[in-house]
Amino acid sequence: MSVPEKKLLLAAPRGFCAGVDRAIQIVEKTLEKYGAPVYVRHEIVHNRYVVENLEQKGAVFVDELNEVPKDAPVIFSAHGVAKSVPAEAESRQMFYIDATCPLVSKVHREAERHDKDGMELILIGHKGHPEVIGTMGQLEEGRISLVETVEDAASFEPRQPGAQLAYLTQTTLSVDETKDIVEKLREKFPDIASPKKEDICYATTNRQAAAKKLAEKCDGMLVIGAPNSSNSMRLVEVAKKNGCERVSLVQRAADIPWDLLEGCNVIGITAGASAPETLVEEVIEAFSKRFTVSIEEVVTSEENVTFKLPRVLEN
Ligand code: 2E4
Ligand code: SF4
Repeated sequence: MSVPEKKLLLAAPRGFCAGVDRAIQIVEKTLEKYGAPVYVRHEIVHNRYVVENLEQKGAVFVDELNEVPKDAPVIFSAHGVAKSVPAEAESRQMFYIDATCPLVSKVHREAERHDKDGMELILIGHKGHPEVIGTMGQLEEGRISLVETVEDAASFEPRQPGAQLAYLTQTTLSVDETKDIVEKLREKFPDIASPKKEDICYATTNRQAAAKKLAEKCDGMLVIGAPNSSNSMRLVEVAKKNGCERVSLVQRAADIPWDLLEGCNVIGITAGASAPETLVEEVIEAFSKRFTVSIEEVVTSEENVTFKLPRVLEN
């Protein structure tokens, strides 16, 4: 019997962004320089495979600083932290290294600048996400209002009527949905100040554009990523909204929903910014075991962004 054929289309860019690459390197280099154990507050990036790999090398993941012994180094995750976190580390005389993505830190500084200028701030983002907690926590409680939806934008009222408003966003939002929210805010508050350069980062924007293109060409799509990964979840939504009905988030090959993909001949594969290429390879391998596969890459943009490591880890 002949083996059925499947065409796999791989999105490019996909997977690791510069901020994730840097954050993982920070943990690895800290382990090399200071020895295990090295503590990490929160998953360094939202991916079990990455976390477990670092655990094997001696990283210990914790939720809060009080779980860290006083003399061990502690790393803050790529998503950023509220000001209270480094403040607590300092007051306890802990040695910490901040792996916050520089593009998240940029949003933190924007928040501070607007606040100093006396503006009232709106953050567009998802409640409870660590990046949102970190960005809101750059200022005193209550200084930043969270807007999650177009409806929230429509009903938003400034704390001080007539205040000069500015908005910021989480870095991993849906480009299209955020546009709608911003439009609603502008309709209500024509003078609202926007970020000088978009807060939704280059990696989020490029991965969504690639997923859109892929969705037009595929009858099924897999997004490799974790359910708590905001940018990965947005890729699933983008694919569904742009013409691909059968889309699934998979953490790794074992999760591939073969039933859902039954009858699909062209299958798109992409990966969130926190998903390593090994997992893409693992998924391709699983297809190769069942089908005769042909693989094609659909390139929508090239990336060449890199970020420097913190000075303490530079060679
Ligand atoms: C920091 C900022 O934010 P998200 O849930 O998408 O995080 P994840 O760890 O999946 O991706 C890396 C990252 C980290 C993205 N933006
Ligand atoms: Fe930084 Fe963007 Fe990557 Fe988040 S997705 S870590 S903001 S480069």
